[in-house]
Amino acid sequence: MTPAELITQRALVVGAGVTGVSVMQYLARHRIKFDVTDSKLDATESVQEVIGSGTYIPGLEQVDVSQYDVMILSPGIPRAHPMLVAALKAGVHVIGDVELFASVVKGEVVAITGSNGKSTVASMAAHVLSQSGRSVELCGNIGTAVLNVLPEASEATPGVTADAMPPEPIYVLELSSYQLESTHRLAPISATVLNISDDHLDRYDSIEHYALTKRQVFERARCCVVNADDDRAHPSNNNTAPILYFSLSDTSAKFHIKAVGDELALCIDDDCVLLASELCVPGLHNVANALAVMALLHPLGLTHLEIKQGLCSFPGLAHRTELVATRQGVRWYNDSKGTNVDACMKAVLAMSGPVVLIAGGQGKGVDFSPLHDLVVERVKALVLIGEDAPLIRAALEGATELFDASSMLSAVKIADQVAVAGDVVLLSPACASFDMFDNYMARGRVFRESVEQLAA
Ligand code: UMA
Repeated sequence: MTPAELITQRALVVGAGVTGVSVMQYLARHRIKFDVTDSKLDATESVQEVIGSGTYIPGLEQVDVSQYDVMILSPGIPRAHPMLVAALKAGVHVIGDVELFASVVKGEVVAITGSNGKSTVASMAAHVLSQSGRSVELCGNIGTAVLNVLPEASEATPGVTADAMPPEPIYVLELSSYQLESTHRLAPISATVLNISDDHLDRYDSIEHYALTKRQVFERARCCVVNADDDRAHPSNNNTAPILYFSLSDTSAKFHIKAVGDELALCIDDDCVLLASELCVPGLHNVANALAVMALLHPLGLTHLEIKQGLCSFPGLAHRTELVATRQGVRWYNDSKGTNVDACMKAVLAMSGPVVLIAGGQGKGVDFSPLHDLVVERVKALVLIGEDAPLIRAALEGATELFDASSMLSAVKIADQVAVAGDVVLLSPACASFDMFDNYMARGRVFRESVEQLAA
């Protein structure tokens, strides 16, 4: 919906977090009147600043749905909420911030979703583009709301023709399944579902429902970047956009790996563009991430040299298999962003040396037993934290030595006692953080600070 379409609508902003505030600012910029609701009882300062003549409705259940034509929904609020069920039944148009963005954006968009690796791939892609001299905006689920990066020119200034506007950057969007539920108009130059594994099963009734939501990213994509190694990450059969395959196992994929002497090379067709050992980020999963980036940027016409230089200089992300300390021969890694079982397994596999794993938090309804065999093989001790520690214990009893910790500091102290030189201590929780922390970043920070507090 464009601002011109919205101006005649009675609009409600649902949620007043990062997304909601960006939506309110966007509507205010276009002089579109709106109300706001949030389950927090008090309007935040930021709401008061932008709400103008609109009303703040404390509590979603207080909303009279008959008063609205359109609701702009924050991703963390499920459509299954009774107020939204009633609104949808009454024919209210429920959209998200990415849908608003899609209706006005003029620059090219690269769209990335998947259960794991999406922040890394989005950041890698943005890094390669900016290193090659292109103007780029990285936004979406990664933390910056999409509407906050739109230049004003994009927002259809009356009387200004498209030719008179400065060129827009390339937008690299990390998208969650939550955001994709309310997005239909986005037409990226390239899009991918990196992989699908169990996650968010507290919001979706099955993994298939979750995968289907993720695959909506392909709906209007002009090129689908497909992980040939994951059947659930493919577009539907009636999607006619060209496909670029990437694979760790199939050398007939356009973007693939092959052995060159003792090394592994990342190749585009017959051209080996770089060696895996030239990447700064560890593990085979990061090789797959780099192949995905190569494929996603292909339609934008970067040279192989630009791709190589960008990928080789990407330093990695905080909270993603991030080396935070080496103490008495023990390496300490922060993988707080490892919020599901698959991410945790990939982090363990990326480590060299026996692993003391710190895991636990909110499990989001998933099954932890897929960790069992890897824990037997690679994890010498497992320190459990958080609300779903008993579920992990039940799934992994007997697989390794198990410890319980009541705080991050006590988990770190236990890990310190168990680890010896040559071992790795890895925080990769396989769970969300919200039972103990504001978010995964806060959890990672507390882990790092706890390691720093250990006696030298
Ligand atoms: N709220 C309600 N009722 C509810 C739930 C929430 O009123 O039932 C209100 C809260 O009181 C709060 C607001 O909604 O005021 C929060 O909205 P939100 O949960 O949608 O969060 P935002 O602050 O808008 O941040 C969102 C994304 N959060 C979620 O999807 C949960 C951020 O992703 C994203 O960075 C941001 O938009 C900008 O695009 C975070 C995330 O955890 C990192 N994502 C999940 C993930 O990666 O697994 C999907």
